[in-house]
Amino acid sequence: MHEHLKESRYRHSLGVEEMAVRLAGLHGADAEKAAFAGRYHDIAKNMDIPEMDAQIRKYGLPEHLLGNNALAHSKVGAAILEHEFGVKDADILNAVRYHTTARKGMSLLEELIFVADVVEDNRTYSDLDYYQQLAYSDLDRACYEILEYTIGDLKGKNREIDTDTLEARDWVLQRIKEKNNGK
Ligand code: DGI
Ligand code: FE
Ligand code: FE
Repeated sequence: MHEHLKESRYRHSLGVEEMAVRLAGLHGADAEKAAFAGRYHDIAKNMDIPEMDAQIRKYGLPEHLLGNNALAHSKVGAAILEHEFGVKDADILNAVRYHTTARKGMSLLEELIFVADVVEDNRTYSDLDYYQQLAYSDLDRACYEILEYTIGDLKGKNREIDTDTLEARDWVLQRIKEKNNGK
């Protein structure tokens, strides 16, 4: 089942599975769905560009994904899980589909996989502990800070920012503000 995954990617996938289950427990999501989506979210990550492009065409995915493995692997991964592995659960498929960009209106499971991907235990960046604690205590805040960081990083590298990423940031910020007003 993990033929497309290299060893390090496999370890990352198990790390996301574990973190997703932890976050599901803390924030009241379905732990089994979190585990499955976490384990398989990067199923298409290690495809080379020609293979990825062939999958994009095969599944009729948007042309702008061609040649862009960073954005394509989540969409292709969801298509493989749906059509090759017979996964029917829409929330699991969307959690995989939007794990790189997030999106406005994302479900709890989608948000949790988006965050777990970045804060799993095998990540090595210096602020990992800060982001993990934030993910445990305030999932929306963690999601927002990750999106802000990603957008700033992509801007700095002059890379195109997906509309879903920008809309997700605005949407989650709005939700944080509304929550604070209610207190
Ligand atoms: O697959 P992982 O490495 O575990 O993590 P990921 O699926 O979040 O992929 C991260 C890559 O995706 C990283 O290089 C940043 C990139 N990315 C995230 N949002 C966007 C993006 N790239 C583009 N071009 N546009 C985005 O909005
Ligand atoms: Fe990924
Ligand atoms: Fe990942």
